[in-house]
Amino acid sequence: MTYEPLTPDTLPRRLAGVTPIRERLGDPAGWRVREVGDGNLNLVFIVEGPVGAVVVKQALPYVRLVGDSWPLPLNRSFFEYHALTRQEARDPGSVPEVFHFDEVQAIIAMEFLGQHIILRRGLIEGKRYAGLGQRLGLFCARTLFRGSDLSMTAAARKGDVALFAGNVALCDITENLVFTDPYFDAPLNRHTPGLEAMVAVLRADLSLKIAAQDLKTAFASRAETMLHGDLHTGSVMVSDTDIRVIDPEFATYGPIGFDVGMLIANFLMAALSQPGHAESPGARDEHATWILGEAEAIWAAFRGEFARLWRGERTGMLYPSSLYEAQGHGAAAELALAGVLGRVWRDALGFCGVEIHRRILGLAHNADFERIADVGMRAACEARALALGRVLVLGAGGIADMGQVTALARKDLTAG
Ligand code: SR1
Ligand code: MG
Repeated sequence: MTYEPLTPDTLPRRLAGVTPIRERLGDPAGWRVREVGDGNLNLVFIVEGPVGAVVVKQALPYVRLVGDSWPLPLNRSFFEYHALTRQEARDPGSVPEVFHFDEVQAIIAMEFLGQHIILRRGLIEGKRYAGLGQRLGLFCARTLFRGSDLSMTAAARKGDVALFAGNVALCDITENLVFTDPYFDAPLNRHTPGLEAMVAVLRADLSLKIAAQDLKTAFASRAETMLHGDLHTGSVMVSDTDIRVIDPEFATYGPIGFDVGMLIANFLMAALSQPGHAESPGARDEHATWILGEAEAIWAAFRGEFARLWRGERTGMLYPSSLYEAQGHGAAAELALAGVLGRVWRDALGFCGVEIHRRILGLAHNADFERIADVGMRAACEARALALGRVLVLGAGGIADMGQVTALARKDLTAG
């Protein structure tokens, strides 16, 4: 059968014959289907049957956010499936279990996380999750280290670089929406009224334009590791006891700092949006402080786990232990680690800054700010985030640690 989008009515008939799905749900006559997709790209169904539930995700041949005027290849589902299998192998339990993949129909059937909600929603609602930043930092370190030439055989990594190089269309979205469009008056851009003066200043900042394109160069050409590629708080599901990362359809090979930087950016935006969600002035101050602490925990866990893997799992061709420890040069391996982490840190800060900018100036905004009904309040929160983003992009070389980043987030950098 050629590709055809599912509907709640057609899904039971179309998937009734798929054994792994049928086994998890029971008799198709008793299946109940809801379409719950609220993301920018895909159809997502929750299917509940007499004995269980599954999520069925299907790519659409266009960008759902924009409509069929923006075609998008179905093969993003193929890249998502392959990324999920690798993330599960590199950090077991970090992603939903996959039950079935159909390349022609661009369908992935996976574990239904019935107790979970999207992290972004939880943060907006003022909820806290034990060990959140630490778990996400571990995920980044494990998937990014183990997907690189620090860990994989050269043949396996080169094979994966070639495989994920096919994810052209989704990389193109990132390349334009993250690194280019925010910095000029691109047709699909929008921003909150009241930000005009600040937007004009940012778009006239030539150093910023150059730095953003330098970051784009790194994203497009430094194939260091398999990235999730879209690691924001909408790509994380949380319950009181569990944290999972979802939606790696933007997976590609790129710089190690990309995922970490994007993720931290989304925590910073979550914190800076809190005044807009406060029930009364100051009521969310503690929550914002907690979110900033979790952003610090992401980097601390990432750095610690990356160092642990460096010391114990450096099985790839880069910085081989045969050249260092085996020669009695363990101290040089530590120096090399510090150098690598320093570069990842500077990259991450830059990616963090451009991610903040594009969520406020570009096409794809985030609910942290969008849910703030008071336009003046929203613009004020966004202005602080924009100013922070600029400092991160331009000042990456002079920022020593996450404590400095969160201190900057607490300051009002718009005040001159
Ligand atoms: C046109 S897609 C816009 C954004 O949605 C996805 O979640 C990615 O973040 C992408 O940049
Ligand atoms: Mg997504």
